[in-house]
Amino acid sequence: MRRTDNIVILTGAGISAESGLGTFRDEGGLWAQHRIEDVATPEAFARDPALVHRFYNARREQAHAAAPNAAHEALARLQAAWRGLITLVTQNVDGLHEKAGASVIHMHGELSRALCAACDHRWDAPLVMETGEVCPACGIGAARPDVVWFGEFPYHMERIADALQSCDLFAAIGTSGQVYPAAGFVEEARMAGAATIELNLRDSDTSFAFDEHIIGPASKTVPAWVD
Ligand code: BJW
Repeated sequence: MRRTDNIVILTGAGISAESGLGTFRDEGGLWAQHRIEDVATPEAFARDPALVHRFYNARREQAHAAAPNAAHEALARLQAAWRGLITLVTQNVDGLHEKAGASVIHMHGELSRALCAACDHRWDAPLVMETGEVCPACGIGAARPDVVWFGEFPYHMERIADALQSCDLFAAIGTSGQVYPAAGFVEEARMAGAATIELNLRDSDTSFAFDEHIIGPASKTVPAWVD
């Protein structure tokens, strides 16, 4: 890394695993306990909002109680010290990058925010969202977690595309490479001429696209890479 490089870092659930938050697709992960179609689509929320709220209320409480680990802290340190630009993009909704002091783009939303299902108004979510709660702005739409479900358009895509087009280095940390559009970022970065590096416990679905790999737990590999 040259200290003036523009770096884009994508993080996934693996970076928060050592903070005690479950990943989605690892053994025993969230999708082994819940069907995606039941809790992570707009159709699921329309069909059974109480079930969806239970799923996200439990995760909101866990995230609220969780502390950032050495990997989140190392990225915040890097962002503060770097002379170039560090664009930190996370698919995580847990808020741990901010707790570590980093500035982060939330492409899949945030557990700490609520969204109106009708008018798109957003506000701070309470720790426990109640079924039947309506939007404080329009008074009509159902209050839902402000997270991006399957079939919905991720947030800040233009800003992320701009950062990828001008990046010198792209790093992906703790993500399985199974969910698009995030899984396609490595190809976008390569097309821009960036070097690419993956940090993960094991190979991901997109490992083949990276120039370099660092295998191991994020709490060890990320500080070593950063410092
Ligand atoms: C460690 C570790 C440790 C563990 N240290 N590492 C066919 C082809 C292509 C696309 C599609 C398709 N059919 C449908 C689609 C689109 C669909 C999609 O990708 N589906 C796939 C399943 C195929 N995508 C969408 O619908 C998205 N929207 C969309 O595409 O809109 C159109 C569009 C087009 C073009 C441009 C822009 C838009 C929306 C996706 C929304 C995903 N939502 C979720 C839920 C968010 C709210 C919540 O948290 O509940 O996002 S699903 C879930 O998966 C969550 C995550 O952010 C996301 C990614 O998961 P992640 O982070 O990678 O976690 P895991 O568990 O998969 O992996 C953990 C990794 O960590 C593993 O690799 C471990 O090894 C590693 N690890 N411990 C280091 N200690």
